[in-house]
Amino acid sequence: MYAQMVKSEASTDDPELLAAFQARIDAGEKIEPKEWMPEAYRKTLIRQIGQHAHSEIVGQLPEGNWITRAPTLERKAILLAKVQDEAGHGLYLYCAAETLGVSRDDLTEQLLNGRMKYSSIFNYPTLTWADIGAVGWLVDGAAIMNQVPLQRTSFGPYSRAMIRICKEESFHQRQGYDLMRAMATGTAEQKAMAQDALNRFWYPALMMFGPSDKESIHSTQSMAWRIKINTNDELRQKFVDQTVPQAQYLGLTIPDENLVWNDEKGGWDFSEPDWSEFYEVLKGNGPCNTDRMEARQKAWRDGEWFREGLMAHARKSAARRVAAE
Ligand code: BYC
Repeated sequence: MYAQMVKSEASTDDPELLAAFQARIDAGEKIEPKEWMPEAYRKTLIRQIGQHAHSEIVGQLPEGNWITRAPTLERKAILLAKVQDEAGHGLYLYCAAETLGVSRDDLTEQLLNGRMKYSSIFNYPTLTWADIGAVGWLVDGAAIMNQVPLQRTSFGPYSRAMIRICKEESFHQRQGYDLMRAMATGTAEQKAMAQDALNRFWYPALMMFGPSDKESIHSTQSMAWRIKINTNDELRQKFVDQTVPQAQYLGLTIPDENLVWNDEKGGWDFSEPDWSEFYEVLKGNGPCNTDRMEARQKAWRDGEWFREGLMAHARKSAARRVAAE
């Protein structure tokens, strides 16, 4: 694609080009697909946007699991709409990645052969209906915390995709919180389910922001390029500060004995997640990694006839157009 063609004409290490590029980033300009960019910038974006797209698609699985079992018609309609939104988010993001010269099929193959990741959070099961509330409240809450700043990311198509996605994510988080509120103010059994869901999703939600800043390999360069706007720890802290009062309002307890308000920093001190668990999940050893990958493998296989049909139709239409010229 264009960026690759340009690479053969001008070395990405060319200091003048790099300096001019960095000056544009520092001035807050958006980089558009056909403009020159360092090869490493392009690759970093493909990695992050591709993994983000895969997360949206795989993220449909834990919630889709509950569509048939939602307790009321209204809750079913809301959940169905939310899961469909996630599919749409995946598509916006695959399109944004495609502008960098990678095809959606390439990205999917990289997911299926384990070369690309998706968010660790989706390797945890949704065991009860309250988990659907916890996912909306905590998982979408963490996603928004990460994605609102990404609306200002330096790559134009990614930034524009994020603006649309964030509008929908905010509805997702509210529906999750509303579901948790209904459970937390319901019967004692329902409140216990809400607490149990919070207990199981709290630390996996904290892990969504990625490893601590000292372990994060990409943050420094990604922030210099404004691919990322905040560090992993900054966003994790903001998420905790936002979520603790929400839990208090629900009458639920965050499962962290070390949670204490720190006047000096104006935020909550909290326990780090178990990072060895995080790395195990990344290696494929989380509770649902195998199920999630099998579901995606099956979807890819089941869709083969349809993809072939679409391509055959496109070839015939193109041939007809040529014949008519
Ligand atoms: N899970 O150097 P680091 C959603 C990887 S929400 C898995 O800090 P980076 C949704 C990282 O990829 C979720 N892997 O990396 C919500 C890297 O490995 P590679 C999606 C993780 O990129 C509700 C290594 O660890 N959101 O979609 O600077 C319903 C070192 O990390 C995770 C996004 O993707 C993790 N949690 O920072 C439905 C937002 N954390 O790639 C759907 C965009 C880290 O070298 N992405 N790793 O093999 C980002 O903001 C950043 O990519 C991250 C990580 C903050 C996630």
